[in-house]
Amino acid sequence: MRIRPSIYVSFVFLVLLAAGCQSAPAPYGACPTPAQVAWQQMEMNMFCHFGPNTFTGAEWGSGAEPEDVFNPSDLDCGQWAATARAAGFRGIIVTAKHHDGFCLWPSPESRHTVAQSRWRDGRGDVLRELSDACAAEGLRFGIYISPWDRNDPRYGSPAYNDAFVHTLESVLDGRYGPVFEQWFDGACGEGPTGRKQEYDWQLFNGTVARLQPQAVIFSDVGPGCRWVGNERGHAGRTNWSTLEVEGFTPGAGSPPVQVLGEGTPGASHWAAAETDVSIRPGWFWRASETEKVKSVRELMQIYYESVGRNSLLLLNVPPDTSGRIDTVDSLRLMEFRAALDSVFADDLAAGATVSGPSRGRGFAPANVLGTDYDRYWAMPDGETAAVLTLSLDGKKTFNRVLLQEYIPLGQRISAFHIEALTDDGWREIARETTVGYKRIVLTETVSATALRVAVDEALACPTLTRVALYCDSIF
Ligand code: FUL
Repeated sequence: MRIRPSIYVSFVFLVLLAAGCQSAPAPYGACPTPAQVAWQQMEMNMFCHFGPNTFTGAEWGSGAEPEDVFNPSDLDCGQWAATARAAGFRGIIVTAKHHDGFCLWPSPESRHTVAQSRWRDGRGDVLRELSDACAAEGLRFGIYISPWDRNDPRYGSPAYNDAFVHTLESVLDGRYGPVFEQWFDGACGEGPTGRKQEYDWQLFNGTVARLQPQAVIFSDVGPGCRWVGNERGHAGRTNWSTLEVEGFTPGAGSPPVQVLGEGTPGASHWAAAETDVSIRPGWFWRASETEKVKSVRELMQIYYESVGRNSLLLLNVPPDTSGRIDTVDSLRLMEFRAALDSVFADDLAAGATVSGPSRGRGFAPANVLGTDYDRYWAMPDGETAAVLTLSLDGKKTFNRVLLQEYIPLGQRISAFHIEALTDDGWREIARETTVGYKRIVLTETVSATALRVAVDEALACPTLTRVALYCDSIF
């Protein structure tokens, strides 16, 4: 017997109704692609600035450095990758070509590369060694290539844009495997002829998209992810992953830094913030800065103000002249990891019972407990405020409240507050704006038996996939 489609649909509807099941909320506004969601879930990546500047002490090389300046005595990309993995990074992005134009791989487009150097008799290739090392450690591999080139004589003429496409092709065509992020620096200074370049961003982005469609493209204004607007390690306390990009370009034409740090609510483009910051004062390794490697306290603050504010953290840990990560930096990273592990070891919300409204079965308040990102709480369409109450499993002492929205459906929450039931009754302990992929709210240390998470305003019915509580006695 053939069942008529309309009868079938009504039947399914009735069954769902009887079970109290609802469909998921419709996506709201600009939403991330699956590649952008996977990128944000990486949370922390390592940046490696490495090149002639490592050996000269310059921050911006002139492009006139002899190729032989680049001569690591004991390059060990396996050590970079092992260090990164042990520290909890999920990927490494390397400066394949910084502003001085020197290429860490034998680029056929340039005469200023490892192939012209004495290092490994001109047969070395840092990208080969690093991409292999990342694959061996289960890390993703990313590329920084500066469009600004102080060596290429074509820089400052239209021919350079085409040459730059060939440069990109010689890295992104798959010879180094998949690239998870292409990092485009917006800097645009003068080249060797004294001229500046007019970058063809559409051409550059199109080249990346053609060769590595899964790669998230970083620039001041995306399209994949955006610069956070400072190099000090903090995102805005309000931080939307949506950004108004119309009329803006990377570099001098980018939006004001405050907008980069906070995003634009309800904008039509998804470009989450990436916080790039160095573990040292400079981007490149210098012996004189080894005693200025950031402390665990500073790194924890950076973590809270980047990952904890809906941003990805890209922490620069520059290898030294031997071609290894300095012991001081790697030990500091291990201490940082140990601190994170101790703070986030015990979720004090575990064992709580959660009550509150929801859009029905499948989206229950209890879904905010546990780590399954795809199980989330959601409100009915059109309802933009709600209070979830967590009755804790006894009295708990905490000072960190971690919240996560289910971002595949868009970023929605624009105002929330948190109350704790202490011996003195209910007390407001935080009042904030956005949540996004991850928000870690720093509160006073409280001992409480229950918690209220009140979503006060949202752009559409809110979702939350996680509420967790921790106690940080380090920071
Ligand atoms: C900036 C560059 O000018 C710095 O040298 C560094 O590479 C930083 C990550 O981006 O725009």
